[in-house]
Amino acid sequence: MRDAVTNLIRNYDVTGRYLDRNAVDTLKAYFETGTARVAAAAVINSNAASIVKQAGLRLFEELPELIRPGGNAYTTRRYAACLRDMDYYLRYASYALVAGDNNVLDERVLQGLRETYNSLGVPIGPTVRGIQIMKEIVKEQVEAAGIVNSAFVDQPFDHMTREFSEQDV
Ligand SMILES: CCC1=C(C)/C(=C/C2=NC(=C\c3[nH]c(/C=C4\NC(=O)[C@H](C)[C@H]4CC)c(C)c3CCC(=O)O)/C(CCC(=O)O)=C2C)NC1=O
Repeated sequence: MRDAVTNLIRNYDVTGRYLDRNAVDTLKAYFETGTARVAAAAVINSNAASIVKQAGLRLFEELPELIRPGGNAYTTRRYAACLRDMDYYLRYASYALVAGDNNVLDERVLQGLRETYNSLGVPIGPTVRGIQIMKEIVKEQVEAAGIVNSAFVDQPFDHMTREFSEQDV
């Protein structure tokens, strides 16, 4: 598992370089957004249950076939599994936000997930939509908490979306 700082140091150490201008700029950008990253994680932490619940409701409102007979989230057990997965995505997104690096998502969440989903018939498109809905809700709440430039919030959610959409099995 890496964060923005350890990742950068690792890259420079591999080639035995001192931290040059580019490195310093990268580090500055990371530390300048540091307080906002921690604040965003705090917003997620104190609203996690309601974010997941709201996102689930919006998702099933948009795609009601998911919870109808034959849908992958039909039956209480699968409905709960779906919301649990959303909760995983949200929690790991909050870690990645603090780390300033998406590596934790690759290592702990995305590895092998597509294969698992395919074998269980969990549809990828709607999962991606669920992740995007959570991003929208988190951004609204982060902005409401007074964090002005919330663009960094997109990164982990967009990373998961991209990996889900692009990986070939
Ligand atoms: C922390 C990393 C981690 C992740 C990400 C994870 C995901 C994960 N989701 C699963 C199942 C599942 N995932 C879903 C999710 C959905 N179905 C839908 O229609 C929706 C689109 C979507 C919710 C948005 C469902 C319904 C199941 C149960 C499928 C089944 O058992 O038939 C399973 C199979 C085993 C189980 O049921 O627990 C895994 C491993 N597990 C992990 O340890």
